[in-house]
Amino acid sequence: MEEIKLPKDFVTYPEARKKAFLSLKKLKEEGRRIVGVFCTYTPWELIEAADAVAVVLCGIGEENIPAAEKRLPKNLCPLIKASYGSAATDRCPFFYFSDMVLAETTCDGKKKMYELMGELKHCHIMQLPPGAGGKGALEFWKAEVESVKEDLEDFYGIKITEEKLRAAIRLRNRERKAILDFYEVGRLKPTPISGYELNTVVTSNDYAFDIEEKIKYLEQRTRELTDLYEKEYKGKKSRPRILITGCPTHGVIDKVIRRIEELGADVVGFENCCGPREKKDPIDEEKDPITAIAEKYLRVNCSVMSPNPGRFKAMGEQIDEYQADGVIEVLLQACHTFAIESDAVKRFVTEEKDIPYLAITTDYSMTDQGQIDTRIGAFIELL
Ligand code: BJ8
Repeated sequence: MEEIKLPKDFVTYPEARKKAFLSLKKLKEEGRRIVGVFCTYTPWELIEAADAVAVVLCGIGEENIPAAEKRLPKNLCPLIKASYGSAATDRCPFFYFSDMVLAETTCDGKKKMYELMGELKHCHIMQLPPGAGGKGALEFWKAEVESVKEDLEDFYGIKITEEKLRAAIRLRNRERKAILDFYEVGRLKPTPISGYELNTVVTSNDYAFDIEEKIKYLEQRTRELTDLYEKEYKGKKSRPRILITGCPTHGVIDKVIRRIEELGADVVGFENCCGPREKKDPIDEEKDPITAIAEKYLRVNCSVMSPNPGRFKAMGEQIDEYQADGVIEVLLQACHTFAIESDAVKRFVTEEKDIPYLAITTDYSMTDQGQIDTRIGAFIELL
């Protein structure tokens, strides 16, 4: 096993979440509004404009899955079961501290799970159109964005002004830029940053509730890494470079991302919801805010959309920009939309981009670690 490069003060994802429990508790005691969220389609700007804090509720461990399986089928995506299980057992302080939940009808599993979650807490479910390009899709989605605004106003007894919305859009666009610049350190060859750090820092940042602080940290770390590249990495030989695609990887970060690097390759980029694709697409600051928010989030390239051509364009750009030697697609068990789309992804990667592709289907248990290591090891040999 090779050692992966991490900064001395590196904080793992579970440790970052643990720290965040305490800061969220403090915010709650100070009377701050807290809204639980799950997905990249969530219009965070509305939450920000309601002077509320958004907290990610996606489950990452297997410990709460047996409780979830009392009401949900066993053959369901682990992310959905872990999210419901930790809420239903009251073991998730993020859910506990949330005043309400803002969620979307993305995949079938999630949208039906939210019906059960709604028995525990007020859940506002945004109806997502099945395809971004469908006739009337934007008008429909814009009305859904309007309804979130109205619900937040009614729930908290507040008024979300245009001025607040515009300020939230500007702030979140600055945050997007800081995250994107940080991610793009992975484009340097050889990369001075571990993909394990990239994935950990960006997902952990969902739990850093002071956005200005978060931007400051990301800008500073990006500068440090760029300097490090100039001093220590430039001109040296690169290890094989991997682009990750597929389902979100925050629940399998140690099991897959870390292992790829320990087995001899660098994870340089993420074409998934833990990656920069949404960050490359800021919200138009000139337009009417509700229209601009609706347009932006409808452009998210998730496999729940049919058809989903934007994902292939983004993937092609990332393969080139990050100089990827191979693509590994992470599929969470029973995620039908990504699993079905993986056939087209494989053809795109191997035929159009002419580089190797590997699909890994897994869940949150550790039982398949040996098998995953063997497959990753053999894949890296090919590169
Ligand atoms: S925009 S990727 S965060 S939906 S992995 S729960 S799709 S069965 S997480 Fe996702 Fe939003 Fe899309 Fe991103 Fe369902 Fe698949 Fe599970 Fe998934």
